[in-house]
Amino acid sequence: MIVRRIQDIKNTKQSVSAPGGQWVSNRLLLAGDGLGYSLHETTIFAGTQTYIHYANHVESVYCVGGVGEIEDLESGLTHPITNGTLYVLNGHERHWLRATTADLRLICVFNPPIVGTEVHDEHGVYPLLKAELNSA
Ligand code: 9YT
Repeated sequence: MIVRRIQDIKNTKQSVSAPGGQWVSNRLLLAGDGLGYSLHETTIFAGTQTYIHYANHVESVYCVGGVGEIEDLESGLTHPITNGTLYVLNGHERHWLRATTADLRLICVFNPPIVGTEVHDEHGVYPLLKAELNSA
């Protein structure tokens, strides 16, 4: 059995920030745990957007707080995200992830699992810019 608490992960190398400061992710379970998936609690900061393309992973993301949206660059559709929204990137969709008026709190599951120590060179993740959405 594994029992972990988020406060034991914060301030360790399993707590990772985007190079541009758009998000922080606490990686609760990683490849080394041997489960076949990784589990992350990610906060996307209000007023930011991040371009993401997980070329080599599928990801399920469940929102437990905040306000934002995902723009699917494959379909051209934009979906609002609030508490209770699930989105699943089961087709390696390129997307913009935006938190608008409140920090998005997301529980994320990856298959295959993220190894964990990769930070800024995580395969398929390309955070690009921090935007002032409210002035757009
Ligand atoms: C929202 C999202 O895709 N989170 C993924 C986890 C985060 N990018 C990490 O742990 O590196």
